[in-house]
Amino acid sequence: MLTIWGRNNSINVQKVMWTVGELGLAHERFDAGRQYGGLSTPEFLAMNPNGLVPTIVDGDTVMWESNAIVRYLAAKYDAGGLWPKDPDVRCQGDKWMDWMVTVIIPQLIPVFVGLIRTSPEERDNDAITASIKAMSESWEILNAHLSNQPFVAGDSLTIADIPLGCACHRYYAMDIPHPTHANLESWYERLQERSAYREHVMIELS
Ligand SMILES: N[C@@H](CCC(=O)N[C@@H](CS)C(=O)NCC(=O)O)C(=O)O
Repeated sequence: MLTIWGRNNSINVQKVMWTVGELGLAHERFDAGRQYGGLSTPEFLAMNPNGLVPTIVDGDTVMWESNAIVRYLAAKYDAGGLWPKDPDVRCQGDKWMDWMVTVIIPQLIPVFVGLIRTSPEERDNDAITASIKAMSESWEILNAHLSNQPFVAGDSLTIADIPLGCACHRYYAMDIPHPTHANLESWYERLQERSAYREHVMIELS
């Protein structure tokens, strides 16, 4: 049985749970992290010495790092589907997974933490405004990429859509200016047609 540790409002846990939902994998999820704690026990640290979620156990395989977990589950359970078999196709999506972590996340976190997890009196509004502007410019790069294909790596949903799809929901769910990105909005609507996305990603921000 696949076991996942992580609270459902973590963006990194959402990547894993959306993948699990798409693949219809039997699993058990334990709430862990933030208000649930549980990350500093010797048992947990033996699985993930970083003391972070998500962490999974699948048979003899113990894994952490959300994008790596998404890649692992897709390769193991959906080669040819979520996991493009052709390396020349897969690499095109892979780069967007890394782009989510290196470009979008550093811009999204100050906005998300500032607006959702910080009281109005304690907010750094200048930092939030600067990150919103930078993030909008970055989304335009993905918007342009999506001008001639429905999903990030081509004609169907793959691993490439998962991290960015989680970030995109947070972006549109926050009460901030959203300049028109027609292709990005269409892609976001396409993701919302998927029950696993609605169940695991489109939950109230907290
Ligand atoms: N690069 C890691 C980051 C993991 C991470 O930072 N997880 C956060 C939740 S999103 C965490 O465990 N925070 C501590 C907590 O929830 O108590 C990944 O992608 O899995």
